[in-house]
Amino acid sequence: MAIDWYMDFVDTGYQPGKDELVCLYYFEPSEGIGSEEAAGRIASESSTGTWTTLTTLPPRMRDLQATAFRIEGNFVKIAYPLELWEEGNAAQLMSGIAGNIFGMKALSNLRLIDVTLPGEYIRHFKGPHFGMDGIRDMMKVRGRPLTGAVPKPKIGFSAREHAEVGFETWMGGFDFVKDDENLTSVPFNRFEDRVKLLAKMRDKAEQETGDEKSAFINITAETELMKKRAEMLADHGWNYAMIDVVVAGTAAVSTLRDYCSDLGLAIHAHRAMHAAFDRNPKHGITMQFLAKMMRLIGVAQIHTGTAVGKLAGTKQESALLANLLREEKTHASGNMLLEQDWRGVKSAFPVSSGGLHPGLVPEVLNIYGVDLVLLVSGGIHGHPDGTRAGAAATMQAIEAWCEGATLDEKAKSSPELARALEKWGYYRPK
Ligand code: CAP
Ligand code: MG
Repeated sequence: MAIDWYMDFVDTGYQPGKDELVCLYYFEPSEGIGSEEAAGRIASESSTGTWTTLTTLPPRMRDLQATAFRIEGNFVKIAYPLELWEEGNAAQLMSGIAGNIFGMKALSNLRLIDVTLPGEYIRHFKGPHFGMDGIRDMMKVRGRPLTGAVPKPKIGFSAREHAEVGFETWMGGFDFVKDDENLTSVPFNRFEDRVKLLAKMRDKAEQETGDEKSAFINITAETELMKKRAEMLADHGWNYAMIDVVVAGTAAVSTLRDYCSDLGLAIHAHRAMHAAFDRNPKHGITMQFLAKMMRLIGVAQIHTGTAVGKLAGTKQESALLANLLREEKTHASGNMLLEQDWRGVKSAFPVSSGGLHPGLVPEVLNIYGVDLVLLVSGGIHGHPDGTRAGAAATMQAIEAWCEGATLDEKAKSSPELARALEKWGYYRPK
């Protein structure tokens, strides 16, 4: 008598229907487990199956089973019937296609690479409230990346000091001041104080420059508290809230998406902790998948790497992520990305951050082009002449790229850029 029924979840002749979700996984079977059987186990545990055959299995339930339908080396595609998934519930989707399967003993490695979401699934999500165009209208910035910086040291300033560094950042030409991921409301820098003091400085910077100025202020906390913090942001004339989306979780981000939208706030998504599950190329969940879920839920922008800065990530990965966030239709790319038709879900900005300075700006823009939020933090506050000069140097580097000039050429007429290049040159942080 058969003990298990994993092979019931494999059919290499199967053609998924248009309304099915299709996932791409990388997998390595454990010793003694065949490739097809391993694929069947993934399909089984992520849909309806259990470890053994069942005495009672109403025939209609066969229709809810996932099917591993293409196995090529260590890659498998699995199709999931639409009915398995609750409308508009991102957390539930993750519990299936990104849940128990990572712990199966029969697999030595498993990585969820991407999912193609059918229109029928997507239509239950709202996606970003503004889209890139809406954000550009709001900030009145066209034809160049939006720019921002985190006061550094990343935590330690009082709210007043923080606001002063913010003012210098804005006066140097940047659009945004950003909180760091681990700054929320600490005893020496309370959220409420920061919101108020930064708002005063923002108004002053707007008056002096005539430009729109804004901030990504970190509301990350328990969900009800995040709502209160979002309200406070709106009350003080802010148009953004920042959330550490991985640590807060998809459910909380979903709640805040609607709440912020009603308040007219866009969401800046910081991805702190992503590398715990996306860095190992053989196991975990890719950044592509996380970015896709976040666009679906509706953040305005999410971090997508620099390739040349201080944190892990490749040019190819950054380019794929930009494509996935910005385009209406994403084309499949090898074993890294599946096709996706967004069916009118608005676009989201990629955010490039981490170890950048003016000398690296052209390389980042070569990857992303101008539809980008560019964050340069240490790389402005470490400028020999201070924060304002550092922001100005970064804006000059952006101008150079847009004009098709090299930084060395531009530096001849841009003293702040020249000073930045004296210090950092084209150095890539390790
Ligand atoms: C950048 C940053 C960001 C990282 C996050 C930091 O500061 O504020 O948190 O960029 O990484 O603390 O490192 P610097 P990612 O510009 O001073 O490096 O964007 O890859 O998620
Ligand atoms: Mg940070």
